[in-house]
Amino acid sequence: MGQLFHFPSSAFSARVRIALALKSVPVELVDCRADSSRLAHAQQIAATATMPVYVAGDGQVLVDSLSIVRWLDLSFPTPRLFPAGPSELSTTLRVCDYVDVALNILVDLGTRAWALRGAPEWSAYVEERLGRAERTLDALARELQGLDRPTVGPDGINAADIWLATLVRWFEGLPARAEVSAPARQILSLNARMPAELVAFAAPINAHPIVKRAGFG
Ligand SMILES: N[C@@H](CCC(=O)N[C@@H](CS)C(=O)NCC(=O)O)C(=O)O
Repeated sequence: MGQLFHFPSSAFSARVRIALALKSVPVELVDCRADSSRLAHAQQIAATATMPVYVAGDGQVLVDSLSIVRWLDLSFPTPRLFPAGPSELSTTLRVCDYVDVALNILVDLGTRAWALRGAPEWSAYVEERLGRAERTLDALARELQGLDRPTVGPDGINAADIWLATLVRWFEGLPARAEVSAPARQILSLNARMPAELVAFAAPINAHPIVKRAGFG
């Protein structure tokens, strides 16, 4: 059985939990927030030092959520999360990339770059980064408006839907998490905006029982 080293409230980790659950792949979930020795172990396995990290049953190590889900899709093909056709695949990957741009900007500003907030360039930097995140999410909203179905996946939930739904759910959960978590407070203080179209598109996906249970509970 594989092991997933993860953070329960991270959108990056939630993607992988959902993919594993949709594919009914058994996994040992290792909560790296709950135990610093587990985090140290995962950071030793993966030079990126970011979660999630997936160790497959045969010991192969995957260190990025997109790579993990692509690998799972090849190893456990049902249901398919990345379409085989070039046109559908390009749409799916574009949605995943747009979500990643926005999510990485928010996580970087609110956590990894936060120590630089006293620098004179900080506010111009934040403005540029948030502007890019918002333009990317607006482009994503326009793209979804052009779809004539409730999921990006042509046959139901696929990787793009998982990326989008976890982004929205993670974002919506920030105010509650900010009560107990400094990084969440910091990200919330950036006052980023989530387009209403994305919230509406993600709602039924997040209501799917497997997505709900495996995502953020
Ligand atoms: N591109 C990576 C990003 C993962 C990532 O940034 N994870 C954050 C948690 S939200 C993390 O591990 N942060 C800890 C750190 O950077 O030290 C992925 O998709 O898996």
